[in-house]
Amino acid sequence: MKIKQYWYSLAALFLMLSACTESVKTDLSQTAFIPKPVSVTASGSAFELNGATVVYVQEGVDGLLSSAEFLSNKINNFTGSAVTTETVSAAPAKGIYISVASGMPAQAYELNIDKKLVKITGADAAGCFFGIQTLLQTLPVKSNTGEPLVIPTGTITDHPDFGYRGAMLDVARHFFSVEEVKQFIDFLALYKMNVLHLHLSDDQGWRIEIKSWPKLAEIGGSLEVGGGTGGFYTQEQYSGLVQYAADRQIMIVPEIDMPGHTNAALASYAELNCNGKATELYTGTRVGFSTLCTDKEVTYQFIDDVVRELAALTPGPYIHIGGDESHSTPLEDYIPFVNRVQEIVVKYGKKVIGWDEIANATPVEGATVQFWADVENTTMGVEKGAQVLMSPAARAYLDMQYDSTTHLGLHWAGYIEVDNGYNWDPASLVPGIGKDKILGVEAPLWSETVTNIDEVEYMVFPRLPGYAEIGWTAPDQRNWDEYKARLGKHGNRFEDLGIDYYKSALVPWE
Ligand code: TNX
Repeated sequence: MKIKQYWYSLAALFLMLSACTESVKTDLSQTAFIPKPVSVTASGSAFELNGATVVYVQEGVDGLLSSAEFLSNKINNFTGSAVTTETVSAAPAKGIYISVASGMPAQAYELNIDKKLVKITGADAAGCFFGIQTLLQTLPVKSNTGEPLVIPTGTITDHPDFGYRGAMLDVARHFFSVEEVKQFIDFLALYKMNVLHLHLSDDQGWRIEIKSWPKLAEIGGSLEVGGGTGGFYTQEQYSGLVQYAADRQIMIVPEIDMPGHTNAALASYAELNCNGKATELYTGTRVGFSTLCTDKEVTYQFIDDVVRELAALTPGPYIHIGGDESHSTPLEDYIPFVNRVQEIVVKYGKKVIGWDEIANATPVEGATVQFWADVENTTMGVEKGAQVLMSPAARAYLDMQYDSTTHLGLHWAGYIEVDNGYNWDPASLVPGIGKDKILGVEAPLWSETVTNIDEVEYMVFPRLPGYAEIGWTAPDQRNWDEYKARLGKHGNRFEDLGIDYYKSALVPWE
């Protein structure tokens, strides 16, 4: 009798335990997705992922195969197995199936997880890739633990609030290698961000090869802040980055900052200076002291060549012309300069983005002002017909310190703790600039104090997922208390990826 009781209670305990673990693994709604999807419905069972799983992809859709291969590679790295990718003309009965369908908003996807079949249906290739990222977040954090990979079943429907969700990396103040930029791209991809803005030139460095003006990279690219060795991307390397990003549904927006922030160019070519003398290379961190010579014709020939070469290398629709802090260019010179540069961008088939100061000129059709500091400029830009890209320094600058003890970064726009970075809504930040005027959201990382990828990681994580969610998830679906619990569950993911992140005391890390 005693022994029988013992066995009964043991069996009961076992059932309870397995029910517990089961309930975690089979309840899709318990997954800490970032960004938070539009809707998640759990159906209470599980799909088992193993070495025999095949990733099927609908034939004849541009960009789908590379996404399918991205997924297979991730699963293989994760499980140590050799999952394969196959192109098919109709949905299979089991496995993972990636396809597109009409009738969904741009970048939308639906993820249907069944016991036998996982279906990722996108509005387009981007939607499919974002669905893949959601699927990857259902997997356990630790790779190669030997445990079977079970994915809870259910349905997710999802689409982004803003089409443009980006981050900027300043590769001019400190240079970052191709490998480091690829790691940065990987970070963006994890959270469905789709734009990498590269700040390619500044006083301290010119970082892109321009074949018709070779000294820009050779001389202008040679140093960086602090006087160390700089660097530049050859055109082949830049194209490689464009492709690497495109395979992750990310477009690159290249920026050539002008007429200020141009000392590296002015040091490379004497004729770009009004006095005809090349400047010294500069490795400090002051701003506002340099300007191209706005009334020399050679300046516009130079810009024409740079924009022509850059436009040819950049499949995305935008060229960023900078335009910020041109304190050494009188406004009466700045305005015609910006207008002429915009025409050059248009001539090469691209759309203009510029920092909010360009609103002082006349924005061309389709131009975007990037709000970073000045509400008046931004409002003026909108009145003149431009769209707005939201990068408010006090909220979205990844180079701002978390608090006064942060060993990297600046604080001219304030300290940005993780809650402060998350808790704002792009469409109600500036009175009169509603959602219909806003292209999207971008978080810039300036690199005066940031010298390598580990330091980038520390400034970017854990704030980046918050900016990704601000861009993706509608404001009425977001609140800090609920978000911080989800973010806390991503700490292990950061660690598993080797990301050196700031362990904010405001977040309940698990
Ligand atoms: C302002 S933001 C700048 C940059 C600096 C940054 C540092 C902007 C358009 N200009 O030149 O790197 O502050 O936070």
